Amino acid sequence: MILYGYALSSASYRVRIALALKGLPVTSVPLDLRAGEQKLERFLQINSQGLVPAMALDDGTVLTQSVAIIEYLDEINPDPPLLPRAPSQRARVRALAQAIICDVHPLNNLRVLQYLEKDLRQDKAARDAWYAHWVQLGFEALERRLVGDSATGRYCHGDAPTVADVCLVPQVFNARRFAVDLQAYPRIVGIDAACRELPEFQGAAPDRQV
Ligand SMILES: N[C@@H](CCC(=O)N[C@@H](CS)C(=O)NCC(=O)O)C(=O)O
Repeated sequence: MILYGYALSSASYRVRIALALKGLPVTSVPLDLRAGEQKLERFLQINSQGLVPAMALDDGTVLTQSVAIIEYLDEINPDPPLLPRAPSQRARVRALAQAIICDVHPLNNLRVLQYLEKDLRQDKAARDAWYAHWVQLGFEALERRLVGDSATGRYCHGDAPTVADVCLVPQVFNARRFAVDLQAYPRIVGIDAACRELPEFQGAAPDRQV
């Protein structure tokens, strides 16, 4: 399998964590998003959205969208499971993951921040305020849910990592990169720390990519 990604891309980071948890090998093809390589025709032929990650399977099939890729990996290699078995618990884990990947991350993606700066002529302070606003709104709700729900354990759901943790850790990494104050979210910070004690999360971190 070939993973087209970028070290600092949180969506690619999610897939790297899932691959590591599954113990699956992959050939990495890095794209330089800052240089706009994702918008070149040769990559648009792989993912017409011009976004990473994309994953090419050995038969040439290309998968896109990080969580679709992660669920594919979970289906072909169910051990360890990244989703609980009971439907209501699966829905809980997916909801936690989607609160991050649908309701926070898309607002703070590179192309959105670039649009704010270049097209709408906002300065760095305004861009960073925008970034922090959406992270804080999302994390406030997530923290409240994690704290108030007995299904939360060492990780977002019980005591084994799930898709929710796979999505949470890259978002926390990104928030720190943009100097967002995380003091109000001790449960999120604690779960992130617990995840990052695991070698699979450590090896997937942006600073461990070549
Ligand atoms: N929903 C997509 C999001 C993918 C995405 O936004 N990728 C970012 C990096 S984290 C990207 O490629 N950005 C390029 C750009 O903004 O031009 C997924 O989960 O795969």
